[in-house]
Amino acid sequence: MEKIPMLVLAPLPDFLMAPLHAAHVCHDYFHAEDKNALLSEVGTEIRGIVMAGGSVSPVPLLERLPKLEIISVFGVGYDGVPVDWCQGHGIRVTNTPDVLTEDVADTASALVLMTSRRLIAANRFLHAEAWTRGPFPLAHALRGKRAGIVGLGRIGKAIAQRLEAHGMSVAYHGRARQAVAWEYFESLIELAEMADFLIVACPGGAATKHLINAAVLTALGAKGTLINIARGSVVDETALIAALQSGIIRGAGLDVFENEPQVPEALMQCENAVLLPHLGSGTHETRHEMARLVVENLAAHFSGKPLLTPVC
Ligand code: 8YV
Repeated sequence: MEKIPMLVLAPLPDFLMAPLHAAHVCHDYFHAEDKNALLSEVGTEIRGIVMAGGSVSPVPLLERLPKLEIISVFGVGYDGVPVDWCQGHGIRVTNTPDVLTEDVADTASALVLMTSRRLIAANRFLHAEAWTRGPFPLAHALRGKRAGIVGLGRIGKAIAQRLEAHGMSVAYHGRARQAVAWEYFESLIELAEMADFLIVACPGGAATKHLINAAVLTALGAKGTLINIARGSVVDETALIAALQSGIIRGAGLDVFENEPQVPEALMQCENAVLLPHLGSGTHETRHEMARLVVENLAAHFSGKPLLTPVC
């Protein structure tokens, strides 16, 4: 069978690239030194794109791929894909939902624990041999605390269940009230005023850009910690840095940033922030399942079968 020309827009793991190379001719756009030359050479032949959750496939790039049929995202978030444009041009989009829900929720839960119990600082304290001079300062308990979840999708719900197991109460904000027992806040500001932990779990993209702004952080206040496992774009990072520096909020636990993999120096200097390198879904088990979905969606498409996980 003739191999299908594909464009790869992100650095992807070997266990995904191996089956992709077996079935397709993969052109590495991400590492190409002269991206324009690569597009001039192979653009008119490309029939599929593979990209990651945090990467982008802008319209000017897609316009140079007249035979493009499918974009397969190695991730649940497809905010980097112009989905309306794709729909209008008959291009299918797929992602990898469900298989990463538990790991991302575990990461959010870990960030809540790390920030409340100051576990990273405690680890540094021990390594600095400070324990011999006295005990580590007391931290804050989770039981009885209130979590406000922004975006109660699959991941938001899995986070809620974990935090309830820690004895916390849960409320949420989103586009609409859902048929769940957790309290709904139509106002994000009111949710932030109530919350000890404001947890961002909504999709990225234009609709949620800088949803967490200076006003929301002020409402969260000195009792509050911001957790973000969604997309860096949802939080106004400049406002967040100011809020962390001046004690407007107590702390932050972040797995995602506005301009990954760049993290502002000022944010790295914040002692009250726990920062992770976008590893929410980063386990062997989950990333292999995500890779399987990418490969199976492409195979389904190119053999005329329905997609396993269609976005459109
Ligand atoms: C991955 C993600 O980090 O699922 C998403 O939307 O951002 C992550 O799971 C990413 O897609 C893998 O590179």
